Amino acid sequence: MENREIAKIFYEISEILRFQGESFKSRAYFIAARKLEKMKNLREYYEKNELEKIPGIGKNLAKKIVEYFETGKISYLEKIKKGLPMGIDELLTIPGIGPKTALFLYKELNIKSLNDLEKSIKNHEIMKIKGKKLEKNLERGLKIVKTKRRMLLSEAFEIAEELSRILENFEVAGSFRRRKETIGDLDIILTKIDETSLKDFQILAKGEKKITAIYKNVQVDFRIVKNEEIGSSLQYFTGNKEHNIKLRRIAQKKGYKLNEYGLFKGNNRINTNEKDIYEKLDMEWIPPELRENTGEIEAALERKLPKLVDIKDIKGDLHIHTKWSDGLDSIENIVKKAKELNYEYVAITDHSPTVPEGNGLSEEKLLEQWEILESYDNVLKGVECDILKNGSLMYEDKILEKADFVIASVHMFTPTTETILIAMENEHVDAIGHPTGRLIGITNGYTLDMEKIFEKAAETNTPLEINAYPKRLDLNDVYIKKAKEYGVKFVIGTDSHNLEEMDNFIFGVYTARRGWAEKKDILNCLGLKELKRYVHNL
Ligand code: DGT
Ligand code: CA
Ligand code: CA
Ligand code: ZN
Repeated sequence: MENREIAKIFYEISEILRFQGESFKSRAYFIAARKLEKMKNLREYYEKNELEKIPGIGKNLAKKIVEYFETGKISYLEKIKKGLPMGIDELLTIPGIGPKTALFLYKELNIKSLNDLEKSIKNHEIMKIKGKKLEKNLERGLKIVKTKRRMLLSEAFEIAEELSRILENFEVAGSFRRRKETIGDLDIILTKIDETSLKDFQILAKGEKKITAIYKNVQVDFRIVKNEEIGSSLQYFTGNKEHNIKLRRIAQKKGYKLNEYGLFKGNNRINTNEKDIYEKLDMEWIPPELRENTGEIEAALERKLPKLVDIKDIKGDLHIHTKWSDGLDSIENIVKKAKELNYEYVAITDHSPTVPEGNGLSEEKLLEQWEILESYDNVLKGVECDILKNGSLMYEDKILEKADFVIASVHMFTPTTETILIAMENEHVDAIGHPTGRLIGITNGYTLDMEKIFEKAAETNTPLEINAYPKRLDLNDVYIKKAKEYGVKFVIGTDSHNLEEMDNFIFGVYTARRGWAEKKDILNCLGLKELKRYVHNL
């Protein structure tokens, strides 16, 4: 209940304030928390705007309660956590550690970070002072926090693949099913799970309907559901939350009830699977990649959802490096692998020299390579040519004009918007590679005016790359959707530096789908002839 949630937050605030020496304020939060904890009709007070009538709740505290009802959180708590000594706020992210424990650890053992805590647990320092129970709890909490790190979608796929060898008949819902670029935890739906398959997991909590476990540092939430609930629980646990909330509201307006157990009219279930739920609500079934409450529900109601690009539509990979520059494999092996992948073509796109002593190809070397590429009838003579600080390209036009496919990319420096705009003006540029330079978990990329870039990309008819390398996925889903509104086209490339990486193409497709991209938006869906005609403006 909301009152308990708010009370919990108030208690926490109270404790932090006490340690900061704000005993008067601290007491006010404590008293309010005690009061709120027992109130059953708090929402009524909120709705009538009468919170201040509650004894112990003044104007300031009333505001915090309103904030909770409106946003689901109280930002003051985050704010004062930041004011705590050193890295103690990091300790507070551990489930089961309140300010009291955090301060104890800090004062008695000089523990200021998760690393300090880990060392201390190893040396059993906490046990010596406070006993075994606290240490065990902290050890468990620490493990949970460490596994809370988000993994790349590609890493989640590897884990899911392993799970499919351990478990039978399950579906992965959550952000994984939505193919989000990073995944917090895996949400697995099944109708039964036998004890022996659980031996590979560390169990954190186990109930009839839900098991929370750890597998190789990844949190896995199992939901054990009845057969007839598979569709609705798949829908519910796929999310995202905002999508679900809006869908439930639509169901309510139609006089239905929608939850993880089913779509109901009165007490009667009226869905048999997931598709049914959307159909009974008079809308198109929504592909999971779109379920982010960014307009997909409205579009589905009007039956105007995009027909998303599919891996089957893809005719070739347009960004591959060979051992001529910094790749590991030969042209021959890449062409062989492309055949295995059923591609009609590939573009070989080695680097230009970014730095004099780098592995990029001199103009002579590049021409030499292209001569070899000429002997294949399904290989595009490509290049990933560096954009220089002034927006010009590293190779001269007389070289670039001989290419079938030129990706222009920035490496080694931080470009301005202008740099990219100028590069797009070059008529030989067929795509801008990894346009924002972001690397997931490492850097957010360049600060660019993306709207200006999309405008210019549309005006100069320069496709933008959807780089499929799992750490890049650049452009990202949000930008793809936006760029599409400007009429921008896209190319997907794996940026492979070895054969295995050519399998990453699917992540580019997922990202494109999350960006609402259709077959007609993606140049890789063109056959070789049409593609050549397109990039040469024929
Ligand atoms: P993640 O794990 O952080 O990458 O993201 P998700 O989307 O997998 O989120 P998670 O694992 O917390 O929950 C799985 C799904 O369960 C979520 O996408 C929607 C549903 N869900 C979770 N909490 C709520 C809730 O409070 N209300 C509603 N309507 N749905 C929820
Ligand atoms: Ca999840
Ligand atoms: Ca979850
Ligand atoms: Zn590159």
